Amino acid sequence: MDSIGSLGLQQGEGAPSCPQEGLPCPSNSSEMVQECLQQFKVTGAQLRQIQTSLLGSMEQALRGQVGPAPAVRMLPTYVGSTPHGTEKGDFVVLELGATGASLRVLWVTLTGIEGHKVEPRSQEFVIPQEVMLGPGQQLFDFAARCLSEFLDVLPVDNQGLQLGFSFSFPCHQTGLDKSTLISWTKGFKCSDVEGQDVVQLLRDAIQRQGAYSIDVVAVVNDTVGTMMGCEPGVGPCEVGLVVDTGTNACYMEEARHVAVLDEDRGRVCISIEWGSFSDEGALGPVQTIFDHTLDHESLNPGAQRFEKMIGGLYLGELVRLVLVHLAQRGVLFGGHTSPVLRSQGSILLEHVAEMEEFLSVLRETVMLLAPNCDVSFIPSVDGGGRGVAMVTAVAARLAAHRRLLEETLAPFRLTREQLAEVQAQMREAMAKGLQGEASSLRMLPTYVRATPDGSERGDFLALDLGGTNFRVLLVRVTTGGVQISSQIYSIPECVAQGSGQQLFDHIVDCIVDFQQKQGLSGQSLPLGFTFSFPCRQMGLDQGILLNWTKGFNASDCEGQDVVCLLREAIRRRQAVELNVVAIVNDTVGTMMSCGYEDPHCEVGLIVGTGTNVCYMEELRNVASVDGDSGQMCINTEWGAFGDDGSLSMLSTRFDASVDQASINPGKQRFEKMISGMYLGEIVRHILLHLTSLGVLFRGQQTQRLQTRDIFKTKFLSEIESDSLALRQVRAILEDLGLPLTSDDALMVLEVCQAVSQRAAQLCGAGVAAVVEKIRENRGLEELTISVGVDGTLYKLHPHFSSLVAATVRELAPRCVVTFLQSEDGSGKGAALVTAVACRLAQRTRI
Ligand code: 0WK
Ligand code: BGC
Ligand code: BGC
Repeated sequence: MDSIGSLGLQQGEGAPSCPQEGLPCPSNSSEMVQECLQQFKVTGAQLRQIQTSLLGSMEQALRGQVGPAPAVRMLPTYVGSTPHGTEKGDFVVLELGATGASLRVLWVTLTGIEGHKVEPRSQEFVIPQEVMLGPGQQLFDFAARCLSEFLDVLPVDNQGLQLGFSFSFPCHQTGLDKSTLISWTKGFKCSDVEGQDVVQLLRDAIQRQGAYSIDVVAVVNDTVGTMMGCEPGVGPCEVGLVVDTGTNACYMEEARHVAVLDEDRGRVCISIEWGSFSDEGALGPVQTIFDHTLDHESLNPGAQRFEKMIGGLYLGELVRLVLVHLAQRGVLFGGHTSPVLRSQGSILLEHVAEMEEFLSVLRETVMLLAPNCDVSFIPSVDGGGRGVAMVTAVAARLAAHRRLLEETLAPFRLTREQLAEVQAQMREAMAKGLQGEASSLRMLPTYVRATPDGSERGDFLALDLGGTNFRVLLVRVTTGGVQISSQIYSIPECVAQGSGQQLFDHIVDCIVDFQQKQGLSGQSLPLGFTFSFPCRQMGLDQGILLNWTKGFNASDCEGQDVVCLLREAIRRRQAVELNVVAIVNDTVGTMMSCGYEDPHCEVGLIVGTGTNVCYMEELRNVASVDGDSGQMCINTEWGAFGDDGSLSMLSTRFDASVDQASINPGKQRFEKMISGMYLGEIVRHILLHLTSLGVLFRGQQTQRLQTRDIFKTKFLSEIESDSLALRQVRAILEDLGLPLTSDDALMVLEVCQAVSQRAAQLCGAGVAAVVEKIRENRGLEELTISVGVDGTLYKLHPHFSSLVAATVRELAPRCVVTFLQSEDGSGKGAALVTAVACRLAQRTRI
């Protein structure tokens, strides 16, 4: 040991003195040295104990449980896959903390060609002690200065540089570029950094430096850089081990084992932070008095106990403490110590450790403790710089994808101003429609003048056509309330888009089938017909179909009185007696149905296959109906709002694609931005667009995704359900045969959220327009009103209803609006309208 001289000491033979009172006095110095070194001998049993306890602590931390003793941290790193080898580009890498009191800057070029490597350029900078222990800002400013100094000598332009930050300390990461320092280790103790996002601190320092515009794209732990950088002959490395100033390891863990992650598929790299492992039971027996002294005198007593037995920052110090111990007992250096030997940190790692030997002992120990694992140790060629660049390349790609996703979804993110504009436009269209002026809102009188008053009685047949299901109902209205029995019948697409006669014959077939099943054959009960399409009514039982919507397109119906069409079909089917009393829109049926329970219910809203709203308007405002007193329910047919182009400022290229592909292009524009028949298609078109940009599914367009209506609107409700978000997305998209990564799944979720949020907000802006109209009609400061609602999308989507209510509160603050979900659908409402009509008819007959 030629360095003895450098410790200011002489080789010498001294007589040993008794170390401790009451302990047997060793006969000679070598015995005392052996006894001293014996303490560093760790038995196989002790190693197994440590292995078991470490594994236990790892699993405990993965389950998110905290044990009594400081344990390992098991920190997710947001690195979800080992390198594809396709990463390419030039990256700046800043390494801080891996090699003690120095930082390193590298320029790494990734060629993206397997095996073709460009030697990175690098420069090391020594970090002054006062910077390692001073204010955090000083440290990050120092790093930013080193960055500039390094880049100054490189032929690079100072724009758009992408940097990967290798920060070798325990951090809570919440993204590839967001990481909060938990605690300093390894001789660092800067103030105002623990608990802070170190990426932001670096960004701020680079900003202050102002020499280069550098985008800090990713932050990784040095173990991750080491794992990602190694290119062994056989397959990617799945463990990264650092034994340098400090020590730590990372590895690829199954995502389902990591409690904090909402993911059950795929893998994620976990930084173990085993430096903090110190289970008294396992480590206690192998810790020597020297380990306790070292810890006691360290910058962070009680912390990083495992690291203090392994890390290069400490091995030299342990040796120094042993030498002082033996010298003070006269066993070494003639019993002399020197100021250098007594000074902390005077013996460094390079003084004591031979790496070869370390590696062979490491291999032997791993083979001893994990005989079933064939482990190869691949020394990193560049200390992980290339690995950090790989992660940065992946992060840069994800960041670029995120920007493209935000650009694509930005038009769906409506501002309060835009929604208020929709509300104002709708008010204007309502006023024009009521006055019979040109307007995209037809504001159709329904001849329903009152909501039920509870005196209705009798048995009624009701039909409910126009939603997801065609239903025939028997509605019994008694003093005890309303009993309903109903049957759902399908309307095949060929019938919905066949001839009108075929459609109405099919309807009558269903009625007859229902009557037979209900034992009503031959009875001519009053019938209420919920017909959920725009009809100009001249009376309660007269309704001219203006145009089909929602995928219906039966011929020879538009312009016809559908009550007549039904009656003709009944006539064609001899031997059937039916008394069609009323035709109502499903919004009216829903309002009446809810109005039976809550008299405040004066608005009916449907958000299902299609969308629409009706409300009780003052007759004086309805130009097309005589009379100035009283009210009449108006069917707004808001689905057609914007058909005059008044919504073009909000319409996106995806809305245009859906409209052009529909059977009624240019029509029902508002409906096509809101309702269940179209939201899935809007999402599908956005996914196709993002795939074409390479943002999704690695740019692979699949036949399935190009299939119309393959992405059902109900998928949005399932995907956006809080409980099983990512898992749900995967299952659904895999069923669609889409090869997806977890990042893809997250992006699909965001696309669904953007599309459904816009739909709900537009719907809310519409309802706000209607309730404000009613409030102003009545000259009220404040209006309390209920809205009866039905429709699959409104009922099943996890957030739609709350988003609608929030938008109404925002845009109509002087209206207290309660949304009542209709339980029995609008069939009951149609029966109640029929009952009112029958009651009024009876009264006029008396
Ligand atoms: C159930 C109502 C029906 C209405 C339907 C709308 O009874 O009148 O048309 O809701 O919702 P959808 O079935 O289109 O989702
Ligand atoms: C840090 C780890 C790091 C290790 C090796 C430890 O002190 O906590 O984050 O990976 O040193 O540099
Ligand atoms: C129809 C309306 C109906 C709405 C909800 C729209 O397509 O035009 O009459 O109320 O769908 O079913």
